[in-house]
Amino acid sequence: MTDIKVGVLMGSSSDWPVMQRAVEILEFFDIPHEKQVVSAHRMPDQMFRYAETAASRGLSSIIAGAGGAAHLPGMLAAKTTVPVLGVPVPSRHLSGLDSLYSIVQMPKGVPVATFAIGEAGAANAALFAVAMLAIGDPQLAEKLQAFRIEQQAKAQAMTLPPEQ
Ligand code: RP5
Repeated sequence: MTDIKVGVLMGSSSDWPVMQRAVEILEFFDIPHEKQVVSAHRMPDQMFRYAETAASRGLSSIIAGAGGAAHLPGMLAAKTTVPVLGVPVPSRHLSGLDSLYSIVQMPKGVPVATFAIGEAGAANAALFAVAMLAIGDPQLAEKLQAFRIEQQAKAQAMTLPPEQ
């Protein structure tokens, strides 16, 4: 067992600008995590090893981002019952709709929780991972609630330009 609670995986270093939003959230909430490039297509054996050892290493969830033929989240989920949170990364030619369809269309029996395309999805996947950890951690739950309250205050303070 390690003390790592959340794994943040991505299919390529080109996914990092999006996936770093997930890592930022985990850092904010002080969640022990790791980040790694694990490509479903370019390094399948390593991907399977990661999935196969996730539960015994004590991971609570895996956030997996991929673009295009985005098989990483689904194939991880095929090899572990640790919850997989999928983030569709915007692709060069189809803007990430292809990634979204790849990740969201899992067959019955092998779930992947699929989030929005891009940075919002990455951040929300991490917030979801935090929320799952907060179920058994009242202090973390309080911090998550404070985050929501702060977000509400920011929205309430938003102003628009005056009428011309
Ligand atoms: C996917 O292919 C990765 O997740 C990435 O989004 C996409 C393109 O990868 P690169 O060609 O930029 O390495 O596996």
